Amino acid sequence: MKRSPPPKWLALPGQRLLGVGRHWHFAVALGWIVTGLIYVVLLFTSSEWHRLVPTSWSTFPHAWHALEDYLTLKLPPAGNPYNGLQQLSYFAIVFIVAPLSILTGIAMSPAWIGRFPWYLRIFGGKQGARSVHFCGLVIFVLVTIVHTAMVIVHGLPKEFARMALGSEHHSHSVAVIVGLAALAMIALLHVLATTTSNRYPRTVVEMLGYVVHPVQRALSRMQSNQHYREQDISSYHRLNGYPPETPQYAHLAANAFRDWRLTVNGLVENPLELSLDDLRALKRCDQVTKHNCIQGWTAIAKWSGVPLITLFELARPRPEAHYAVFHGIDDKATPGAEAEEKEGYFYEVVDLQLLRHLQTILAYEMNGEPLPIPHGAPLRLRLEVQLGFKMVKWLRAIEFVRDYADIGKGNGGSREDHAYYYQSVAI
Ligand SMILES: Nc1nc2c(c(=O)[nH]1)N[C@H]1C(S)=C(S)[C@@H](COP(=O)(O)O)O[C@H]1N2
Ligand SMILES: [Mo]
Repeated sequence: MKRSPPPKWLALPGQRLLGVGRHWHFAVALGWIVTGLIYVVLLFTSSEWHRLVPTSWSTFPHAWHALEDYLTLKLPPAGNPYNGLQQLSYFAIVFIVAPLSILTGIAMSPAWIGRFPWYLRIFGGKQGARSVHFCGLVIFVLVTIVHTAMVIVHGLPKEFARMALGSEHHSHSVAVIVGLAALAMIALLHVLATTTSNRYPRTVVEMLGYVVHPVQRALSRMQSNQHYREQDISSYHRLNGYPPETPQYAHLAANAFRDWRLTVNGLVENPLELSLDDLRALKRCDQVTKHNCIQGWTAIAKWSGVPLITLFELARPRPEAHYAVFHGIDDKATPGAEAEEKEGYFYEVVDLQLLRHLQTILAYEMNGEPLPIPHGAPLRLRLEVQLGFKMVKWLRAIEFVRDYADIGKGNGGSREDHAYYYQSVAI
């Protein structure tokens, strides 16, 4: 099914720039978490926490009376400084909804849940975590609407004076100017962020990367520790990408890939040409792991193949090699490909450090069967702490390089080049 992109005015930055929107999300979420932490620390190192934390049971009946007043279109008596309902709402936002949003956001990280698979069980799986995360968003939106409405109902100038200047006894006109200027700034920032993202997506992603990439790098250094049970294996494992459509590939497939070879070259002491049988003769390992696609879906499967570290020992990368480029057989210029992907052979660059992880393997089997064609036959990468797009299917070559600036468009992979799916390449 063809999904239409979110409208430009609603999503930042809208259209098909999912990867850029993702970077905005991470950068802003990190800023929000830091602000929140500072706020909570200041709250408790001063006496200000009394404003938010109810210290008497009477808050609950007071909150109830305030609700009754609002529902009968009356204003409840002012509290000190908040009325009961206000205090409970602020408390819930700061101490329940915000922490839950942070904790469920972390559950979206393939690296985190690869290292700590038990973490997902707290939320009943990734979908559970995502639903809680989404409910958090809905609550934030509703609270913003109700909160703004309440500020207006209670008297905009007075409330602005309390918020912006610290007391309702300050000049109301100054407060209104300060308050409206702040709101205008927020609106302007959104317009600027959206227009620059649409015009200069690469630059925007790189700038946001200064904040986002250090975190991604730290996460990617964690080792996958997934040992799902065989009964956890998904009955249906979704797909991404169309298999190669060339006669050469059809010929290889018809012959059970006996004529296929994996080329290992570039900055290595010992370049290799390996057949499927050569690979099967090497050390084998099995892992039952969860695949995370950037589009949101996950699936569990059992993958069997050669640990990359074994290939390292055979090929012996030179000290100056920093990355491995995984080259696919599939040409994205084939008819099935989506318009923005008509850009040559699929490839992804991976930091050598990641390839030394135990659960980084070249898989030739899936769920105990030879790797099916849609899933990358005859050989694919499994890189269990990163997103699916890094795990190149239909492999033909692994090339060791010092730098990736002159490969493809120079951004570290097909998805980085054409969809701005940035996952810091260097870790
Ligand atoms: N060669 C190649 N490898 C690829 C892709 C592709 O289009 N071509 N898609 C990637 C993406 S985005 C994902 S999510 C996974 C999907 O793996 P699966 O189809 O086995 O579920 O493959 C990755 N590897
Ligand atoms: Mo994906």
